[in-house]
Amino acid sequence: MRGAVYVAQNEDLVVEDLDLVGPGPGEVLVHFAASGVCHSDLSVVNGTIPLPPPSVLGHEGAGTIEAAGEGVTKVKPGDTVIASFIPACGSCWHCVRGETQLCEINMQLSFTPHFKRADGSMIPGSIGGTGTFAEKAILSQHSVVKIETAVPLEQLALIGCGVTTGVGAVLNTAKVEPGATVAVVGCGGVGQSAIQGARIAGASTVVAVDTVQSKLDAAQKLGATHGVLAGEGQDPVAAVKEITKGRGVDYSFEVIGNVKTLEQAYQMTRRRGVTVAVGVPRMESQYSFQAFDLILNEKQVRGCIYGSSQVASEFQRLVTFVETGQLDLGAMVSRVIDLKEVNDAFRAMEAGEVIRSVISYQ
Ligand code: COD
Ligand code: ZN
Repeated sequence: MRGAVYVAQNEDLVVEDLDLVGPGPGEVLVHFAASGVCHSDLSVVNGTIPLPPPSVLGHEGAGTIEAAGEGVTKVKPGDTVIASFIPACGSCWHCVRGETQLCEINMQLSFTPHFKRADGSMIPGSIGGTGTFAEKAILSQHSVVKIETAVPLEQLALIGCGVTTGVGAVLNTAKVEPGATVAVVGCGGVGQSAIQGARIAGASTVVAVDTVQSKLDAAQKLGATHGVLAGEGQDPVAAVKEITKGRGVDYSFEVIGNVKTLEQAYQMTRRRGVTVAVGVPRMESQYSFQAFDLILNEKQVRGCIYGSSQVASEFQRLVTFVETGQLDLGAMVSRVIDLKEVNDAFRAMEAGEVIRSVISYQ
């Protein structure tokens, strides 16, 4: 079985032959059909997300349950599932309060080794133990959600991270209401999903902001009403204010992971506006704002992980949006690739060539 191993920081992933140990009690063996390549995988490799090598990366996958360990009740062999990079154990302090995006068993799963390398050493699937850059993986039953649909698995994979994060940021974290004005700063896979979420929410104005013109063009097909090309002397804050009669937007979303663009997102919201921070900057980064402005203008800043989503029901809701034509995932799959092309997919992502590359294992 092939898997792409993160062997060292800032080095290419290496496709290796791996074995699996399990499934143990409460675990399932998933045969992945597809995995998206998300910026966060690259963020692990470049050290922005501090997860140590070696591990199998990938956290945006869909496939079929091949085997279930003792005591598994949530799924059975043959079920179609989407992997959830944050589990929903259902019984920790946060899960019982309807905050499964903060499930407390998450960290432990990122460090539970299930893959056996040729030298006999064991390594985990990182980012919640999902390991979707392998043809098969062992996951906790709390890290998979059963889906009933005819939507292609290459599209379902995107729901595992980017779509749930982006659409969820709009519908769950911000709860954007019909008629609202929205700006999305950063239009990669997650940002394009936020733009679609804003359209689903009935926003009247959706401003896409990116440094790459082709991302703005894609955004306009997916629901953006305006595009702002940032960089090279262009001030996105001034451009967004001009579109909103000088006031700023009701809601802005930072979907890059950069303190400078988070500050821009904050500046482009109106008085009492809400800034949602989706992208994760390097761990040592600090974000500051003028307290006077925060208070006198009743500004609001909100963090967002996994679109504040309750995955057990949210994944199927997103699938329904796809089935009813409200969410276009086909337009977000820029390239379908083989696992051995994963390093080139990172390069293409950094070069701004793709919204999403999707690895197909079929
Ligand atoms: N101004 C405007 N746009 C910019 C700028 C800038 N200064 N710099 C880059 N961009 C654009 C790029 O052109 C690109 O279109 C986009 O920003 C970024 O897109 P991608 O495709 O590289 O990244 P995504 O969409 O896959 O991921 C973005 C995240 C912010 C979600 C991700 O990188 C991140 O921070 N993840 C951690 C948060 C998280 O929830 N992680 C868990 C798994 S994702
Ligand atoms: Zn991701």
